[in-house]
Amino acid sequence: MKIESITLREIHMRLKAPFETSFGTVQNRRILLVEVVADGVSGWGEVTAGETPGYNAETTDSAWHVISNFVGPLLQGKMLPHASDFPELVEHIRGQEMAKSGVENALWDAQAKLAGLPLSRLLGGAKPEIDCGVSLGIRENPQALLAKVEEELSRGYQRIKLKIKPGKDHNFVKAVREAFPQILLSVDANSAYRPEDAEHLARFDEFDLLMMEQPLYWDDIYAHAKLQARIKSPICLDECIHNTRHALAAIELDACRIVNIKVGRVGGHTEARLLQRVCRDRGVPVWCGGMLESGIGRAHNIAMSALPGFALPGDVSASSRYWDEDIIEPEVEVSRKGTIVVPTAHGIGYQVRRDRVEALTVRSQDFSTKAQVSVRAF
Ligand code: OSB
Ligand code: MG
Repeated sequence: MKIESITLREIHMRLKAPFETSFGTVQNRRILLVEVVADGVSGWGEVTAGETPGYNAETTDSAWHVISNFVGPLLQGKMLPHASDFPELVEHIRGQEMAKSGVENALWDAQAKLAGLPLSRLLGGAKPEIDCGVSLGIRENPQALLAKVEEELSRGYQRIKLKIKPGKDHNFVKAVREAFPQILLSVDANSAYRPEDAEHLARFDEFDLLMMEQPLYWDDIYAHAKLQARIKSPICLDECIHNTRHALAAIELDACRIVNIKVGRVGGHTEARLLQRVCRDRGVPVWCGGMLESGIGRAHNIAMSALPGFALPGDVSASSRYWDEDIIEPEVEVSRKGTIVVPTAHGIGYQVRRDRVEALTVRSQDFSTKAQVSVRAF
């Protein structure tokens, strides 16, 4: 496909409620969207970097810098046989997976539309619907958390994930487990613990957790291998896994027994698809993580979750859990049994609400003219 134009924009969206993790609290999201036009067809992608470098090393601003100065100019006007050829084009740009993914996934959306296929199909997915869980931010006290868990279970969600940090962990999980002995329950520490906390983390064995996500250093697979040998809860790696090679190392070291695949964190659909296959071949279940995405990023997560390796409910939930009004039509809805129907329309399968995107845009850049426009002060 011939890349005719690329538009990078920053939109501002306010979450319905603040979301607290061990690395901070966010409510005002600064999201980058990428639109590419290839062979006359428009494709959309979302950069899933956070506003601060608290989750990984990328941020909204670092991704803008990388796309604006390196990825955009490289891609503009290029002839690309297929969206899956994009990773090779940007291989010499180190890291910056989320920035690259925003662009690559826009290409995949366009590719699917050009092929007349839903993106899930083009990627090799066949599930008619996907299983959904929720990720619950850290609360003031166990009572407040319990009320939220109850609410989400009543909506049908199939798995509850609790964010934890030192001082807000064991008693919170205990309260939830005692109230709901049967549910699929997991915890996510976002790298808040240290190897010397192994004994403390082993105390979570009594909760029969589906998994303990990323308890230790964001960049240390070996430390997790040593911890896994000391605890019963299966470790799931999130932050540590940037590509398939990392997952292979983690599996070989028994540093994790489950992998969270975030399409942005691993650089885009091409790598995410390979990663789920490699894990599946080794009997390691994967699930799709979330980064508080707008409907565009969410649509990409749904398409990826339709692949066969995604054996566990993901953090892919309804638009209305995050936003008063999303930027896609229809909005993402979750059924009473906790599933999302994989769309059958071409590409990401949802309509982008251009008027709304336009209204939320604070700056944009068009690479055919090299012009950057600030629409609003921010
Ligand atoms: O670790 O999975 C995570 C949100 C922001 C940064 C990191 C994480 C999360 C979530 C929320 O858990 C998932 C979602 O509902 O989008
Ligand atoms: Mg996580």
